[in-house]
Amino acid sequence: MIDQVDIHVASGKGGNGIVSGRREKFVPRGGPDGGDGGDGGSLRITCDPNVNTLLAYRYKRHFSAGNGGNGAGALKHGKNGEDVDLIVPIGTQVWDSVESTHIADLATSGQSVVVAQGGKGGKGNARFATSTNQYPLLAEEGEPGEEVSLRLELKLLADVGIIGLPNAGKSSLLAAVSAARPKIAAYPFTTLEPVLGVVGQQDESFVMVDIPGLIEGAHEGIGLGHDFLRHVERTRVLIHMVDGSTDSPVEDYEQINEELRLYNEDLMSKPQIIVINKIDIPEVQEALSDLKSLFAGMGTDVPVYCVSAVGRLGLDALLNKVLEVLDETKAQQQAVFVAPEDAVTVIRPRPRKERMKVHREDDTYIVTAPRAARIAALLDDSDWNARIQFHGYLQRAGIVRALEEAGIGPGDTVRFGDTEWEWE
Ligand SMILES: Nc1nc2c(ncn2[C@@H]2O[C@H](COP(=O)(O)OP(=O)(O)OP(=O)(O)O)[C@@H](O)[C@H]2O)c(=O)[nH]1
Ligand SMILES: [Mg+2]
Repeated sequence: MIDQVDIHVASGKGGNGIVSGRREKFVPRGGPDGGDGGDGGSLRITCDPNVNTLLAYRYKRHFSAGNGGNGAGALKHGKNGEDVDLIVPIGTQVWDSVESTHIADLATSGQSVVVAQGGKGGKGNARFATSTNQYPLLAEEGEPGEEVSLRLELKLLADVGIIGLPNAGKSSLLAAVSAARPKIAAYPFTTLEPVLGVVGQQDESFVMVDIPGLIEGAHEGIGLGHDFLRHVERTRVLIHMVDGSTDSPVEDYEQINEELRLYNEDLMSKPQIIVINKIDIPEVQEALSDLKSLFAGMGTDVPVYCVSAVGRLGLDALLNKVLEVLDETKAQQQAVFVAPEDAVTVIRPRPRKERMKVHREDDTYIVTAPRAARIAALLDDSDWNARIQFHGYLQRAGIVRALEEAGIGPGDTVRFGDTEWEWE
């Protein structure tokens, strides 16, 4: 059972740097003073144990972080754009839905992944000053933000797991209290896959999972093995079901607990409720008070309930107890929820494509060089000095040479991003 949503996120664009300042020589406190643009806000996904579902993203699906502000004179830095945090439940997987790549598993409280990095603010002209160019007329446009389509997936954690030996009546219980229809039969290992059902009780609801029969050696992978113990790990409360009609219900109970302990000691700290099943059978009914005192005599304060899943006896009292224990444990477990073992965080770095490239289409030479394009976008091309400086920049960046090697001559057109120039 999977809760899944598709969303679109965009980080903020960086603000532009600006050209500002006096150009005359010998002016006190003159010189370039154009400030840098602010950085665009980033979009993060963060997990929080107080959130249980992805419902918040069913209706609103587009999210964007703030743009950075432009720089200003007197070296004023533009404001940084606001970051946005999308809060998701523990256990959420993040996928790039276009490339179908896995971005992250958010498994521990507070864990966070940046899914769209804000664009960096552009540099103001003050930053272009060098010993040979004290009056720079160049500034840089802010970097664009990123847009990403994501799929969020949450493998539902069941609130309550039903465990017990094969044939104890686990599936019968789930069928009796929910709309789920697991297969029920009088032989062991009827249930091979966990089955989930939603149980409504007292205006509240919780998810219950029927975990396939555990047997001796399960912790070593025998029988249905590890997978199922892992399902146990992802539940909050365990209903430990014992078949009251077997020769030794207490031993059955201890056997299952031993498997849990061998697999992972921590599982023993999960609250359990013992449920003695099949009390509709007269022999079970007769032995019931002895059986109850045997369980009570084990000295644990695990509550014991007696039911008949098939005869629908004692179920209401059991479900009320489940609600009570769930309420108690939710508060405690939120702080220390055990992350599933296999949920290692993978964070995919998004490479920024800054590599310079020149290619030719007819008489137009197209330069792929994001920084040059950002400077070109803000260039005052009516200013001869500014054009000379830009040419100087292209020379230092190796772009002039690349264009010449590609065969450019006077009169040809050069394109940087959205701007076109005639080569002189
Ligand atoms: N008399 C009686 N029989 C029951 C009761 N609950 C379950 N059974 C029977 O016990 C047998 C096993 O029941 P299931 O619910 O399939 O048991 P399970 O624990 O899910 O078994 P696996 O899936 O094999 O692990 C079936 O024949 C059920 O009809 C009950 O309350 N009383
Ligand atoms: Mg079953």
